[in-house]
Amino acid sequence: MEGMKSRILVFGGTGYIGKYLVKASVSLGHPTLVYTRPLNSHTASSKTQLCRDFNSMGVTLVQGELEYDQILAVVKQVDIVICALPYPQLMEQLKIIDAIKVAGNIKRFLPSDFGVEEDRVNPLPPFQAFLDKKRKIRREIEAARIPYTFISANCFGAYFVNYLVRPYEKTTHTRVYGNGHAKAVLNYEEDIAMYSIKVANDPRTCNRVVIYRPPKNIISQNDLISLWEKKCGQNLLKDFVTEEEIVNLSETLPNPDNIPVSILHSVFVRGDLMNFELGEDDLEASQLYPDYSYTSIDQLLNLFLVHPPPPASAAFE
Ligand code: NAP
Ligand code: EMF
Repeated sequence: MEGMKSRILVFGGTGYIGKYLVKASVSLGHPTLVYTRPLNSHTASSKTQLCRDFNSMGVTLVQGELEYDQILAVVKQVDIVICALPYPQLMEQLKIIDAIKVAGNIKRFLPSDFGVEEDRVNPLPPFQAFLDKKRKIRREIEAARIPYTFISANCFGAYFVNYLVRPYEKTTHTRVYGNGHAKAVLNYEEDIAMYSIKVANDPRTCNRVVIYRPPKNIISQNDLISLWEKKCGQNLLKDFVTEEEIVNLSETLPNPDNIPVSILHSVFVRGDLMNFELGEDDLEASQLYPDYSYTSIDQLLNLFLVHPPPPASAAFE
């Protein structure tokens, strides 16, 4: 109903997944606020442009540092808080949790998860340490008794297609991690964002975990490569990176460079995203929202045949 739409505040809204969340929130009719560090003469022109785009979409930009009093003031003005801050800023969420607890008006908080289901995997130590921070945030949220939804979005689809098949590089080779048979889940970022806004407003998902595992988005590396080869009419030579090599890199690379290889091990060698079955009590996004027509992997690859390359992401900077 018009005028009844929840007001949504996004932390990290100018970031990689954040901007999809902001666009999804606006497109579903929510008054949308983005908390962003103050813009100044050093701000990257791409971010300044994005903020202009947000303005013209009707988004309210709130400029501030991740500082408790400033966070509390803005949390008081909204109904839902979604956090998409990156790995180095995960612990800043403790201030957001405190502010939500004190403010007392927030109907739902979605912390910065958006990946593997951290309470149901047991990866190599560098990824384990990464996930420990996210688990710690989950436990703090539960202890604070604020209404939440924890999201497992699995792999960002466009991000991982870029990484695995390098569609914009004129390369004849592709890397395969492990034997390439393990199944992973690749979800298009626009769908992750749309599901997340729906989840944030859904009474069925309060204080629950939601897993994004749509049936058409489950695929192995080998099948992804075959599909891409068919679409672009060119075969790729596979350079297999063995499990031993990946484990060795996870043990020898300095932090944080040891994190991405440990993620690759978890997702593509062990197949952690599909290593557990969803039972009656689990919530899965495509089942919760059967009328939403999500982007299949086939359709996702089509986007790469016609679109210019997206900007590089800086997940670990
Ligand atoms: P990101 O683009 O790296 O950063 C998001 C925003 O955080 C930035 O735009 C910036 O916003 C703010 N930020 C960055 N550095 C900051 C700092 N020093 N102090 C304060 N704010 C800062 O984030 P992302 O890559 O989208 O990651 C978001 C979540 O998605 C994380 O939980 C990450 O683990 C997860 N992720 C999952 C996958 C997957 O495949 N499942 C892939 C990548 C990431 P402002 O400049 O506006 O302040
Ligand atoms: O860059 C990444 O991987 C490259 C190999 C990391 C950022 C991606 C990520 C994925 C996740 O699950 C698939 C971060 C956190 C996750 O839980």
